[in-house]
Amino acid sequence: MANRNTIERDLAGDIVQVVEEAAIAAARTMGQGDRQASDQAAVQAMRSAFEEVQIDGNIVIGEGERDEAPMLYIGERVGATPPPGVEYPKVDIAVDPLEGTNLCATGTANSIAVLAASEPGGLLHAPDCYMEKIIAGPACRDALDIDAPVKYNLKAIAHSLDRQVQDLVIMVLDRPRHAELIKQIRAAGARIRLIPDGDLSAGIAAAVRGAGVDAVMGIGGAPEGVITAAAMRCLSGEMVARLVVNTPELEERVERMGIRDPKRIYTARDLAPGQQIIFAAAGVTDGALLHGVRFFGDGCRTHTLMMTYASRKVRFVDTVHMFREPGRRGVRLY
Ligand code: VTB
Repeated sequence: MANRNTIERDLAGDIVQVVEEAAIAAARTMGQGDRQASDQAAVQAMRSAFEEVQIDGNIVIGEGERDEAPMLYIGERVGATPPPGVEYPKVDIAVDPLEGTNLCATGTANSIAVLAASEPGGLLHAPDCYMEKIIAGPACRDALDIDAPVKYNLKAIAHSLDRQVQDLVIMVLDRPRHAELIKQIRAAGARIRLIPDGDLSAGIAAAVRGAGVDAVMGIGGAPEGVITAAAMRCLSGEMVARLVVNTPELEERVERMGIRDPKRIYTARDLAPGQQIIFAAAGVTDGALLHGVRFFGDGCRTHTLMMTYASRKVRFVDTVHMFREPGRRGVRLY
């Protein structure tokens, strides 16, 4: 390839647009109490935004298998139709059109429209099952051990950050399955922030300084895990993960997806091995890192985090979308 960063260079702007459109559509449904309608709105908007993008896109992480998802299903091709004789670049894509459907449906913080893109083979084809995860910032390089007791990992994180365990803030999804984990974190003396949903944005928060989170621990979705890993590659964050494969049906599915060792421990690089990675997340509801979508009559304003791996950029994109020629009050800039 002539230029190693062509996917990142050529597509970053288009990818931003795709998550922005999904975020705007989802945000219109905020607080309506219908998580499925919110998700559908995001999926539809993302799907049609892709029609403008000049790629031969392959959904590797999506809304599910073909028979359970009418759009953005695993294996679906997305992108503009090329003119005869033209080929658009092949890109693998992992989408979560609305991460935190409940958060959006209830108007709670931290729902995002998110996707990751890379060259073919750059993102693991993970089944839609659970995944054990520990996610932390770059300081914790090689310090995490998914098989070690919780206390050990907390000590290692504290040591890497040059702090006491008592100073740490660990984010955990508020689920009954985490009762024992929460007990052990408390016993070790670390502090906890329980979150209702959204371990993906929590993972990003853990990998940046100043967001008030030191690590994310527990079991969340595997698809979210792969997208988190793409973000960790861009941020040099640390992640260890393992699929939760606990039924014969799942074992079969995992095997069908080409995963030979279902108990394998993955790092961010294993989950998102791409040489070129674009990660983009647009705020739907207000969150720690991103504003939600703000509507103002003639248009709206979106806030997007866009990161690239090879070209090492972290951009916050603040866009005013004008639905029509601005009226006499003009474009609102703040
Ligand atoms: C998590 C969370 C997501 O799914 O991955 C979770 O971060 C895992 O599933 O926002 P359960 O809800 O069954 O615990 C979400 O809640 C939604 O996809």
